[in-house]
Amino acid sequence: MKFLDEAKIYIRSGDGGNGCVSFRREKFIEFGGPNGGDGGKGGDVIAQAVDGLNTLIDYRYQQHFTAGNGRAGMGKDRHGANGGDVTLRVPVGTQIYEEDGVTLLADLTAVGQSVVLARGGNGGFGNAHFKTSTNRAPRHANPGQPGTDLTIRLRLKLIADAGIIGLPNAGKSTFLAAVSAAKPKIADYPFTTLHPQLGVVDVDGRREFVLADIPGLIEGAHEGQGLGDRFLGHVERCRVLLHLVDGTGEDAGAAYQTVRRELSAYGHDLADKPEIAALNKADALGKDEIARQVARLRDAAKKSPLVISAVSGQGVPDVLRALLTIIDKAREQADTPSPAGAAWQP
Ligand SMILES: Nc1nc2c(ncn2[C@@H]2O[C@H](COP(=O)(O)OP(=O)(O)OP(=O)(O)O)[C@@H](O)[C@H]2O)c(=O)[nH]1
Ligand SMILES: [Mg+2]
Repeated sequence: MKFLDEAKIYIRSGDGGNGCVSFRREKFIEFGGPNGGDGGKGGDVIAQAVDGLNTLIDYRYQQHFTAGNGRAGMGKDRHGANGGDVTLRVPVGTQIYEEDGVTLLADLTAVGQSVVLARGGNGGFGNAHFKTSTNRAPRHANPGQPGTDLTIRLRLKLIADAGIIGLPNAGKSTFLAAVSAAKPKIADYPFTTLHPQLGVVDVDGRREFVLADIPGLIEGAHEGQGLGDRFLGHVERCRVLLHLVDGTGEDAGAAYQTVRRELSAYGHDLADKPEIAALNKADALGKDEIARQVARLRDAAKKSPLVISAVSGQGVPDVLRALLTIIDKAREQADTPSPAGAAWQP
């Protein structure tokens, strides 16, 4: 499945049907009275988060969504049919913005959550509705109300518990492949990973969490260098970051700081997230070299890094346990559901 995490689409809710002006006409019945029915309601445009989707790719092929119009009311008190709703199926983690891309309309964070983005116009009242004791033959009905149209932006921010960050070639994808059933592309050149990947991790054969691997960051990513920082949005919701540093690089401390600077420049509180630092590729290093790199990394990170090898598996269980400890704590605190997903009403 192709990955797409942004889409701009145009939606329009249905117009309400007009009310009807009509009078009862039957042989031998005088003054039959008004019997114009009400118009039907226009259809709504609804967005719903569904299971089993992790891309907005469907919205590359279709960008216009129009709900059905309500039908007009008819004589003999017949109500017009309501217009059909249109439901946009989006992956969990989709945020919906106004056209400006800044004003958040809805944040769909749970399967099944839905929001009405554009409400259909109400149908007009038929003349039967306006019958009163003083006006027993009203000759007017209401028109249906028009639907609304708007342009919206969908932005997918994957929902993972932990996210792996680091320079290109740090071994992020190798790590994800080692601890989950995900099969990301791995190769010995920068920017092997072109879009985020998710994997489900088992720790000690029990509890699970979702781990995200994102494309590598380089200096100036926030200014668009390399693949830029646009994929950092996918770790915005993570509870913890795993910062992998390539031990075979020149200076592990400098590599660490480069990535930290990009996190700070990106904003969105990413720099304040709990982070576990790990020196990777220990299998390819001698004892002394490991000691030197650990010292550099400790000075830069102001905490002791774990020493691991994503290839041999050395130290990997420790990383998973450390991640899970932080995730569990955050899950406990978050037991009260956040209002972020509260339904938005136009
Ligand atoms: N010796 C050794 N090599 C490793 C280890 N982990 C990763 N590699 C190698 O490092 C290279 C890059 O690994 P990737 O997993 O593709 O790196 P990445 O961080 O995902 O890179 P990008 O996707 O480009 O950001 C590959 O050739 C891996 O085989 C390790 O623990 N030891
Ligand atoms: Mg990769």
